[in-house]
Amino acid sequence: MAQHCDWLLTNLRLATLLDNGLPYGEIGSGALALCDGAIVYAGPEAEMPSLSADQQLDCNRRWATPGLVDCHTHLVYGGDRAREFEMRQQGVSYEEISRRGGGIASTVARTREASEQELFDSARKRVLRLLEEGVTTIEIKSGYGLELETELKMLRVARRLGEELPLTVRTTFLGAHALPPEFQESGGGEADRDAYIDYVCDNMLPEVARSGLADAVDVFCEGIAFSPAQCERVFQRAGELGLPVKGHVEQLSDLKGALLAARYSALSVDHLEYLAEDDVPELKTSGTVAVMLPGAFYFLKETKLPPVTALRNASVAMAVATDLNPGTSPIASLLLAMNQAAVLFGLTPEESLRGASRNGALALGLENKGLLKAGMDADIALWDIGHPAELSYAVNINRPSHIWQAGKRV
Ligand code: DI6
Ligand code: FE
Repeated sequence: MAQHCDWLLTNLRLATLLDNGLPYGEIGSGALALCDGAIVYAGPEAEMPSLSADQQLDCNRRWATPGLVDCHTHLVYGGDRAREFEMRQQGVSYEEISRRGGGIASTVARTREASEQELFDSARKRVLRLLEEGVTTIEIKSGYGLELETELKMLRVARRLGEELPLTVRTTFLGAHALPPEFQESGGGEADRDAYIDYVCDNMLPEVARSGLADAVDVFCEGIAFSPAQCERVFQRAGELGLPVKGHVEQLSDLKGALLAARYSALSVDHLEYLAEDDVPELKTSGTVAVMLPGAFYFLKETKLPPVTALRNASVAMAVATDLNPGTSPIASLLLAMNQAAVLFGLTPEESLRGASRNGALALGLENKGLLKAGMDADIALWDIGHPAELSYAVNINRPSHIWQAGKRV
């Protein structure tokens, strides 16, 4: 008897992103069958086994891609930083803005005072913008609480977004994001930073792990944040607690955070503008994904480019994400990030699409997402386009015509 499915999608062009010798892993006359949240067939329509389905759709030669994956966001936060942007544009320096209580500290204050419902409502709007673009999986970081209760509040909001909206949410604990005001007794120097890292490792991480609210642990390894030695302590503690790690590294300077993260088998290293070419092979060896965040590069008007050619030549998996956050990347568009990755960083449109799907999934440790292949999760977007390069080429022109998440029509 023919296998019974939930959905049968025919008359498609598939960008499978599999290595079938064709760009985008194209299958020109394809079909998809979805059953119980998984893809059970993805291939040439002519070779499809006999299947019956509750619902069938003639897709009229539309292109199907995997549902998009935004593997790096900070989209749960209180307030916004638009007034600071206005000040900046009027010539007030970043330091002066900080002294007036702006910058990351202002987002921490707004996030601490926001109720859980307020945080949920504001984050939900941002998530909906991503959903409209065919994003079916996002990562959300904490890191605007910098004390246990608010960090847990952010993580609960992130989990609830995944429960109430049609998308998969992966959560990341980013306690080591910035030095909170409570830990600035000796002017915010190394001793203060060490003391805060003690608090992260001894107090916050064990509670976060116990809560089950975090799927991974992140750090900001940078002169304005935490040193490699401090980040290493966080990685060690995370490892003891069974949590995978990732890192914001080499965004503004080369502190060798990527090498450190690779030694701890990090899922991903993110930003990487200052990554040295010599350090690229270590990422290949550790299987760490290199996450490009061109939105922050754009918003900060940076000029130093990540070593994309070296990453490509070493076959390091490159992902593309929005870094959606109020300070350095107030950009709720993964399609725009794909365009920026192409225009600003030199990725090919195919690399951009793979970066915002398969490699984004790998950066989150999600082996079952990001390819159109039997056995993968049934996260799919259909597009009225002539060619998948259009997704990275055009800004605010393309939206998917149909989306399935976990096998259900969105
Ligand atoms: N890198 C960044 O650029 C942001 N966080 C990080 O780790 C800054 C976040 C903010 O300014 O709110
Ligand atoms: Fe970030």
